[in-house]
Amino acid sequence: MKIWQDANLVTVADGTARIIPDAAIAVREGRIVFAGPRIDCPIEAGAETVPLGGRLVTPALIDCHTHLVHGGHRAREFEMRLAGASYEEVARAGGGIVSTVSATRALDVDGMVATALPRLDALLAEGVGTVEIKSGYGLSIASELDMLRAARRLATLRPVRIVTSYLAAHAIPAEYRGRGDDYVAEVVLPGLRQGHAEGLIDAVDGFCEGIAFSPVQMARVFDLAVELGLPVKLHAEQLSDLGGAALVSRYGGLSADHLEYLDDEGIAAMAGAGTVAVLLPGAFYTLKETRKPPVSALRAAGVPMAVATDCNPGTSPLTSMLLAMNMAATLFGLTVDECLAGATRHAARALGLADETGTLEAGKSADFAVWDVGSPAELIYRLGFNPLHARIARGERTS
Ligand code: DI6
Ligand code: FE
Repeated sequence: MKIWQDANLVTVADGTARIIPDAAIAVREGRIVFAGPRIDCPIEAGAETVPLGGRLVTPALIDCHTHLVHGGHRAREFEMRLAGASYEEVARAGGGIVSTVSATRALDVDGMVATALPRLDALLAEGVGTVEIKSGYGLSIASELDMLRAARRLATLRPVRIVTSYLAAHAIPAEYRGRGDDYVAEVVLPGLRQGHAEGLIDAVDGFCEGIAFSPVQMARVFDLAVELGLPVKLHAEQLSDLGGAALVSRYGGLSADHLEYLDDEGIAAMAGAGTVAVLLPGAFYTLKETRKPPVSALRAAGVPMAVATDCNPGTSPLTSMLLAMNMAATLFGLTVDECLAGATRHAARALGLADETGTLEAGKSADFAVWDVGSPAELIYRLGFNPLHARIARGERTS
């Protein structure tokens, strides 16, 4: 047994964070045996103790929505937009999502892993212990499954828990332009069966939007997910309101993500189904979106809110959970406690991992972050400063 002690332990029970001073975390074989006031900690003869010098300890952060595996970058597009080009003009010049699809298809699994690794390391350097990674830039069965193989490989190269989502229903590739139904039938559905058979898929995602897939098309994908016993989630109400949140809630979805255009019906459906609202302020910021997700109404309805980076080369080239939390506070009006809950407890729930990680409780994986700050607010209010002192993954210190 190892006991981490002299910690200021932050617990985030739903909306509110509480600090337990002079706390201890006892860990055996990677799992938490005890977390709470040191005087209550069970003592075991021969236990190793590690002093934390009164530092703040939170659960390891969880990035529950990323497109971390992808080829190339879109820096040129950034410059074009700075010069006033519209999204359409960028697309006509060969930019946009299509350019990322070409760059991703050009990579084999090794290439995908090599390019994703620095982004993963950036997340881990800020105390992240669990990362969700989506496919969605291959848009062929072979390349989509390679993206998921790359995600699985990343989990063997770093001490991190990686959860995959199959997002072949992200965009319609050029060869299927105007034939979305055929793409679903010939690529999305058979790829899902194959990826599931290979154990590559933890959840099924989609982009439900006018420029992507309709609710009817998404329902076909979700029906197969249910048949295979896989949980579902959805990019919903990012650019318009197609009722995606209500759709994914009908399937008992883990999460509905983005949600700038979410209406009351969608909120009620999410509250009823226990579907998590994943807020992605990096995309809101990059797109200079002005419509905000309905945070007050989500709060009033008791819908748990998570916060994630949406790390992707086009609309959210963000690899910082600290900045994502700061943006969720400043841009969306989340409280500090909500930001922290959104990056830990609720993010775990959005991944179906509520029993495994996201809080510091006996029985869960010993994933935590030790910070050189005095309070959660001090952690979240700075921009571009990383006060991580140590990151512990499954009971092992990794930085
Ligand atoms: N929503 C987004 O903002 C990204 N995907 C999605 O479903 C955009 C992806 C890209 O532009 O590369
Ligand atoms: Fe996304």
